[in-house]
Amino acid sequence: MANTQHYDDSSIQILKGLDAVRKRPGMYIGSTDTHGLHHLIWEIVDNAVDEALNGYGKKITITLNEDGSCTVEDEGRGMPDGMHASGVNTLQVIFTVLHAGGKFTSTGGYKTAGGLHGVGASVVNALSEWLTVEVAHDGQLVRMRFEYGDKKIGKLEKLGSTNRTGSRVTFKPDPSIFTTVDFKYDEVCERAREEAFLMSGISFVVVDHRGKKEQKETYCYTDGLISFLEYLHEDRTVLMPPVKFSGSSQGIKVDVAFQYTDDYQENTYSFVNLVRTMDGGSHEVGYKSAFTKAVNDYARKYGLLKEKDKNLEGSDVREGLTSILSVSVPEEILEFEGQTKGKLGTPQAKPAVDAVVSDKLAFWLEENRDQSDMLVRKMMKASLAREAARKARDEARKGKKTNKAEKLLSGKLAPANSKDARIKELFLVEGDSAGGSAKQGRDSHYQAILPLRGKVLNTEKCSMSDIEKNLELNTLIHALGAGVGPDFDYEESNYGKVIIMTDADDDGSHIQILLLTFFYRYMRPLVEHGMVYIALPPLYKVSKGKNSEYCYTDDELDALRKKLGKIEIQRYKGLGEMNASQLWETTMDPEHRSLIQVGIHDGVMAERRVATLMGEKAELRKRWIEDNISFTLEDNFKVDNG
Ligand code: 0RA
Repeated sequence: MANTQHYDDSSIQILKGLDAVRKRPGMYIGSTDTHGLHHLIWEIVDNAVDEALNGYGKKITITLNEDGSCTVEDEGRGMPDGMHASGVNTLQVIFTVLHAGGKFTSTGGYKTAGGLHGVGASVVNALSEWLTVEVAHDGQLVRMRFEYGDKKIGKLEKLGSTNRTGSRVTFKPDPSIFTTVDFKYDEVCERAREEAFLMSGISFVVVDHRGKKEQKETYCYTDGLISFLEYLHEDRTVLMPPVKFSGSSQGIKVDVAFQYTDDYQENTYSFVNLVRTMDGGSHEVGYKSAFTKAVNDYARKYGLLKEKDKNLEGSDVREGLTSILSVSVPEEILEFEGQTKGKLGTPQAKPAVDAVVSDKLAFWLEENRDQSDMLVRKMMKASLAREAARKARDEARKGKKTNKAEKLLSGKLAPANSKDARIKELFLVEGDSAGGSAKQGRDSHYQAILPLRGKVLNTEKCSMSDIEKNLELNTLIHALGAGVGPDFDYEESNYGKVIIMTDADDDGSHIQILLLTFFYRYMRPLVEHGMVYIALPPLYKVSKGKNSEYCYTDDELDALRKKLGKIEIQRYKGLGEMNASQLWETTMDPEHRSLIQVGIHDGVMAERRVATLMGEKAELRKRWIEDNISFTLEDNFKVDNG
């Protein structure tokens, strides 16, 4: 009696488990859009990676099949397929019991679970139309098939004998759950490459069988972090060969690689147990403070910094520095923070990374005196430039505006009246005529207008001094009043929102891209803090009788056509076709407008894309465009409506 009761209880719980995933997929995979869809692949790959990191199998193959399914194959020991203590096959437990994924990892290795990752094979199964798992070991090949998770569980089939070992999982995402079930070859490749960078010696193969011609890419690096830097810096000017070091402290393993370029920006890409920590955390804090201290200690020891000199600040030390920081934290003390769980919380990580970096970097600096001295001199220059810029800004703020700023802005900028920067909005408007309408239509209490004349400079292809000579960009820099490049400080910005308002045509898109490139390279904190927006002017005005409505997309127009039948359509070719009140009503009034908030969704991707698409090397750009027929803003920048 008691036994039956127990059996019923647990089986009911099992059913409830996978239904919960289907009901609220977002809770398990983040979202049901293209990101969530690709997340399924990485859930399965994570398990294969664990097996490889434990020393079993060196190759992981991801195949996008013609029927829309995806296969992940490894050369490990093969998943356990014997009888589980609960009375069913272990494969069934792995794929139908929620959170069972982590429990069958053998001891010794660490799990890659972090944030949303590693929630397991059962989640992928729950969100798939069907899933099969094939296991080869001990001379046998067996298979099990599932439909809609646990809705139909097949028997363990014996397929015959084999002399290989490994696991192969094939799943077809359920189209009733995802907004798209179209895997992107390119995206899978980018992520596979990143995994390969972080796991030297393991190959990741990506195959696409869907097109006319098969596509295949293999990623395998003997010295992954160095290759990662070379990849990131393919189109940049480097000041030294890449450096890497590794060490361990308090059970935390630390791998670091860094390299300086002639840019002023700093880029830190950090990972915890192979998962990107987009928002940094305790490991990054430890890295940065140890780096700064090691450099200052070195500079003092060799008299590069004199007694009277102030210490170099972190931002001076990191000007032009790209770092990759990869740490392995034991599961028991792993803690993630923040809304997207992209920040490492584990307090022990700070002293651990600090200890490794302090020790190894000090050693490297001593061993490479020429390079170290060159770098310290560069940092001291950065420090002087920053001091000077700060002084100039302080004076400008205390006294009247500088002559230069006044001259630049007069007659162009229509300023807002409010003194409260947080509520103020700066509209960058394409063309003088639209600028005129915007000036008339705006709410001058908090909205300022800066018309842009002609094309904006492509800042990816020029130097800081070119920018200083460029009238258009200079006007923008002075209007914002927060500096530029290394001395940019978003907290000094005269405006809380910068809104790019262009025509909805190719020229308008080009101006957007050029401005975004400038903000990304020279005012990145503005983008990182979500202060840059793109205005969406309407594409059509639809009238029926006395009533009229605006449509912002073709889909909206189609919907209205269906709803209203015969309608009169006016297509807007440019902002200039709207009068002042129309422009206010449709595009500027916070009550009615829609804005795209620009953000950096993926730092590695954004860096590469900007360099590839806007940079000097036409060959890189050509290759990228050939490989990626459709380029949309949304692929590179996170887009939110707000
Ligand atoms: C634990 C024990 C054994 C194999 C695995 C885990 C294993 C898991 C995965 C996940 C993806 N590929 C995998 N390959 C192996 C050994 C099983 C045994 O010896 O019975």
